[in-house]
Amino acid sequence: MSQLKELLRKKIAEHRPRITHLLEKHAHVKVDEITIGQIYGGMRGVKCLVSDISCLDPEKGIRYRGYTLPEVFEKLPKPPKGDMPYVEGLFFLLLTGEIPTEEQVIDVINDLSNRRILPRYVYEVIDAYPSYSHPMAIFSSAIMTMQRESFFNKKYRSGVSKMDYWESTYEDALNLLAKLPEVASYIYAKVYRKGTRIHSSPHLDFGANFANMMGIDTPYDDVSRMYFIVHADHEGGNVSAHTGHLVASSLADVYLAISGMVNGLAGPLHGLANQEVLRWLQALKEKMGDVLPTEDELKQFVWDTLNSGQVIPGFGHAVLRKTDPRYMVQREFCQKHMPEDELFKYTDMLYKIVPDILIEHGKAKNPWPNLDAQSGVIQWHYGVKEFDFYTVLFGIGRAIGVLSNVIWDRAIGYPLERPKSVTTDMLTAIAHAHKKK
Ligand code: NMX
Ligand code: MLT
Repeated sequence: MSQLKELLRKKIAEHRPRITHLLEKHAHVKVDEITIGQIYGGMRGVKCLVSDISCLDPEKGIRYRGYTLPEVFEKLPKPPKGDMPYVEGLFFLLLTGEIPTEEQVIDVINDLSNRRILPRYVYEVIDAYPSYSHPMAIFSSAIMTMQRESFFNKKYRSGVSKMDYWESTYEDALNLLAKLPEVASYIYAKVYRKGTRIHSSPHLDFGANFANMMGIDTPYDDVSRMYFIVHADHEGGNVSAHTGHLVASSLADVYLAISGMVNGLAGPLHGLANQEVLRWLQALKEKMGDVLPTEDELKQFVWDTLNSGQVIPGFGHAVLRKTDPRYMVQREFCQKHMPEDELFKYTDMLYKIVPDILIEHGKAKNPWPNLDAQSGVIQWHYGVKEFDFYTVLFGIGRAIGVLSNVIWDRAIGYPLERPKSVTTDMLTAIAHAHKKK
């Protein structure tokens, strides 16, 4: 058995009694209250989900298993010639809460590497997709197609104990995670490179192998590692993580759950914002005739976007109230590796002017940039200019966190999710009763 699975088994055995105790002794304790504004307002801030994988602070940003992003980048083992940590190390951390040793990471790398080969029918499904389909639709379908491989389903049908659900889910999760870069790079080859593809190399880690399959030289291996790590998780309530968790709560397998996750990510208010940023920047560049705009011209372009009723992509957030640390990690990468890049100069100018405009505009609760404002610019710099593809990259990263969550959901026996909905009449009655008090 792999070192990761062995340690996870131990962690699960230690964690289960904590939940049993909480439920036996404190199940009645009130955690939160909910207002009519929150019910109509997308349930912002309502504490009603559990995830030990990551937690988001509105001011400080995401922590993975308690570690800030700078700590994650500092502490996780790195490849000999790389500046960014192994993605496999992050998966280990998210699952176990422990920073892995070099040896433990190599064990995960080998395990995942042995699971990469795609069934032939996945290529056929991707090949059969009509042209001009969005890569996220193809990605979601390709994942769904592999549902027939689910080990969890076989075990479930054979009547395995509920206590052991996590084990077959773990196997499914690793099988799927290992295959996602293969699926994504084949979609890229098919949609944008006339099907010319570079095969996977069994000797490379997750990030380096992806860069290799994309045919892009170093430091794109580090770019890939950084990209998958910063996109991995953002606590449980964001659309993609929540969708993955919700679908899995019906005991649907990880193929169905991750396909659902991808579908949620594909909306422009969520993950698709990374392609929208590039589309918007290209429109700006075109308007400027490829000359860097003055500050006033840039301000005008931002106001024109707002006045036409559109949002400024890459800015604002449902929870964060400061600049997204994931934006900062990527910005620092740009400052180090591509300070003269034209699009980076645009993003840099936008970073300086958009927050003040959004404050003056008076609507957005958070005027600061999120991770999507910066991520596509890096891809563009290294030659991935087909921005429709960017959210697929987000999806590979996000699967790392969602799969970790789903394995733990099974381990702690998280039940079918089924909140109560109410009618407008009921809320009106509650409001009137409250007024009379
Ligand atoms: N540009 C213009 N208006 C904005 C922006 C923005 N970037 N952000 C928020 N607003 C508006 C928002 O549309 C809403 O307007 P209205 O009252 O007319 O409906 C108002 O400000 C209040 O919204 P908030 O409560 O600040 O934001 P909310 O939690 O509803 O939504 C986002 C959060 C992320 C959907 C929103 O900030 C947005 O649309 N941002 C641009 C799209 C984007 O970058 N999405 C990616 C987020 C990160 N991710 O990957 O998921
Ligand atoms: C995410 O990474 O999921 C986004 O920042 C959206 C969110 O957290 O709501």
